[in-house]
Amino acid sequence: MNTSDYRPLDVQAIRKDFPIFTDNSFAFLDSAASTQTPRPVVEAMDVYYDTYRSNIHRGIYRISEEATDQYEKARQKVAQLINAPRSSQVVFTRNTTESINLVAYSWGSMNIHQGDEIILTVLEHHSNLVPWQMLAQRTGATLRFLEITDQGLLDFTQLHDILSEKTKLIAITHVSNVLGTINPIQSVIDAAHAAGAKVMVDAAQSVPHFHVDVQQLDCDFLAFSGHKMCGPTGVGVLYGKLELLEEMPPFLGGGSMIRSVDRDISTYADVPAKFEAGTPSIAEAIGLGSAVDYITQAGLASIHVHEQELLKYAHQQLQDIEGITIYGPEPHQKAGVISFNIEGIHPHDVAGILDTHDVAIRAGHHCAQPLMKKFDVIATARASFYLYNTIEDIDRLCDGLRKAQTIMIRRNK
Ligand code: C6P
Repeated sequence: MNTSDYRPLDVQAIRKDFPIFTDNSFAFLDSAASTQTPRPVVEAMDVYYDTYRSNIHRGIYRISEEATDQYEKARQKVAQLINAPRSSQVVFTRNTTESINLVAYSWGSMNIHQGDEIILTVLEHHSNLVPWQMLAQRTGATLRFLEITDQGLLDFTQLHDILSEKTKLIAITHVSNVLGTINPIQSVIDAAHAAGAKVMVDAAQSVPHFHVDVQQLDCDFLAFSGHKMCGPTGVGVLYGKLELLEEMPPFLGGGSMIRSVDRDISTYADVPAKFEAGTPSIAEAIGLGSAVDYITQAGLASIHVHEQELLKYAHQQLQDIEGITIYGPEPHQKAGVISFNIEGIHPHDVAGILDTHDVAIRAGHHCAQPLMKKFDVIATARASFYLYNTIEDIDRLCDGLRKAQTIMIRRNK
């Protein structure tokens, strides 16, 4: 883990940037679903709307040039964040889901054929599963799955059994949104490349939480969402190796992605414009650029260490609650997510009662139904942390859980 920018987080100062935390009694523990937005990000978008709102890459006037400039600066900031060699390798999409679909349609239609194999893991979010199922159904390819251990760690030894010359792609999440497991993606990428396969990394739960370096990883594609890293909704990122992006056909056709258009045929723009058809999410991309500044200033190593401290504390405290089952590995093997169930209480009831105590967590299958089946549960409760969370939030969670137990015992009598 790169710790070069580590310094302790001033969490109280950070919380002041988030108006939702003005009332200190709200414990927001659902950042894995979507984070809160700090003022500088909202202000960056306000400035766009108030002073230079216009379309990009077409207006021959000052405010349109300013909008184009800010949109492209945001792309550069994202490229720097993940250490992409060129900003043109950063494609703005709507979210992780769209980024993965783009690769499944565009790269998949050229490179996946009958009899080919795509390796996934049982940890995948539906966004990194359903697009590959659809591709396999279209092409006659086969999906293979890497299993996990009872602790929720990837069973890496299996990879060598299922990896073969038929494998064309491994699509794998960097961090599980349910268990928090940090997968050994460097080893997966090295093994895939040795077998001639490409790797798509779902980084929705990693890029917001620690340093991710696409050149060091040497991944072929990587996807993440702005709204999980203090940015606005409606903007996501696809990173790809330049030679792959250049040879891929467009995903969507329309304005902005063409070089020239005739009645029967068109030629396409260079990357990234080839993949950004129509008017993009301009304000949101500018907001994402500001979010990158925000989390970079806090320091990604600092965010990771802070989340580790919260995780360790949460594990200790939750383990003391009677009838609790915690899913997934030990804190040092995961990012800021903790999934659990309490005997005799449906996770939806847990979340509902916690809500009445101003504690927001997520309950459900977390868009990871194959993983739920693996653990033989239909749902879990999940608390997830980010740079603005405190030890007090976890205490409030544990108090709320004890109250939930009391309420449910009374109701069931
Ligand atoms: N996980 C969660 O509560 P979108 O919706 O496209 O921004 O992100 C999809 C996605 C893809 N991969 C992983 C690992 C994810 O965690 C998510 C989103 C949210 O866990 C919403 S289900």
